Amino acid sequence: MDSAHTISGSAGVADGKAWFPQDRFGMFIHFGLYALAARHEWVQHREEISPENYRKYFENFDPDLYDPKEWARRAREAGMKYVVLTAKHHEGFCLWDSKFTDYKATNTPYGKDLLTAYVEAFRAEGLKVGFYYSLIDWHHPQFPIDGIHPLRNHPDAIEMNKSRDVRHYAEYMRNQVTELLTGFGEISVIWFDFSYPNREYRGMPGKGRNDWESEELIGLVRKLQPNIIVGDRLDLPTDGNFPKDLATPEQYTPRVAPTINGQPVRWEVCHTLSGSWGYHRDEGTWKDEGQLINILVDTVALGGNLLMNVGPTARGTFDARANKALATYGEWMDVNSRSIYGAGPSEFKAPNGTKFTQKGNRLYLHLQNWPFRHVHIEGLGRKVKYAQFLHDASEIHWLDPDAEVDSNIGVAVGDGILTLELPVLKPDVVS
Ligand code: FHN
Repeated sequence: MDSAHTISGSAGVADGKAWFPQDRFGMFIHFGLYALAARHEWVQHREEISPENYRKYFENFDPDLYDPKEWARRAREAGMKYVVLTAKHHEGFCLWDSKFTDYKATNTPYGKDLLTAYVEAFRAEGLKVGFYYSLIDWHHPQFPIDGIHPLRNHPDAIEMNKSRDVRHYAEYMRNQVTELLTGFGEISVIWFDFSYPNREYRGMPGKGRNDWESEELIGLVRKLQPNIIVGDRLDLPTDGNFPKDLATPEQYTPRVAPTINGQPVRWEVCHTLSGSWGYHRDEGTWKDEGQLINILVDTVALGGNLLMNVGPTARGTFDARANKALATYGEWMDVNSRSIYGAGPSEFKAPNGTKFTQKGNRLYLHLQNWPFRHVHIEGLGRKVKYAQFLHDASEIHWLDPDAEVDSNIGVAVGDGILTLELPVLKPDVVS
């Protein structure tokens, strides 16, 4: 049972978000002009690139190899069940033919909308579709310059802000969110990113609910797509009138399940394959096979979802490193997905070096230090006391004659993990 199920929507009433704990595993995709720079999606900020100089990426945006069917196939084969694509990231560039800006893919050499083909391709592969929409916009002329803006150190930044009115930008956001939530069918997730009300810099304030006009924006979202899951980074009043759908820790796996106002909440951790959200040609921190699988297992064992990010190249492709990582997920999920989909925390305590995920009376023991010599299992309401795993799971010697394993449903992946499925007998059954 998704304990956070009742967080948004009336308690106990299916609110159309029940798919979330069933799916458990999604793909994040960061794609925009920054892919041409190939060195991080914040490159415009980090290098304080002027609008004039950043325009060269706009004038050369032409992902000629963009094939969302190929993206969708690789996501499905990796075992991913939903997808969230950056319709607009902080740079302000829009992947669809928005009526409210000229800063969009249809005005580049590529000349086409990317989102229609994206939603069609991923739906055809059976995935639910979401959009990431940046609250931050470094291109919009009414977005006040602040401490994270590429012009933050411009000598005239304060003067330039005098002609900027964030109310016009808040209206622009409502107009664009309306386009996204009415022009592409049912959208399962909208991932607003991010609010920073307490980050003042050189007398320029950060931005939060008042700048976004958040209450109006969230009301619009709820009206247009009643079943949509909204990320928690849109700053909203905490008076209880605006329940959060989703907590979104990122780039670390929480030690305990996140809560909001002390209440359990649906949550999803997002990670990168490489350390960078946007395509980074030279980024050297690609996760190995064991890390990839363990992040997924650790997250589900704690009751969360994993949104794993891919940053496509400027030509619109997943590069070989990304495809290798996705294939690692696919190989493991082909035999272990039933320990992930619809599974969650176990009622039992996992031995050191292992994690439990549980679904009904099926317990999944994930041995995270494979090859694992032995593990002591107790308190499962069953007779298993001690088990010795030899070179591979076909040689399990349960030192308790009554013990049994239903199946060795997984294979160790690289230095990853082995997963076993145990039937869980209720304690009162075991003498
Ligand atoms: O600034 C963004 C970043 O570029 C990326 O989109 C991540 C994804 O969670 N969110 C913000 C940083 O937290």
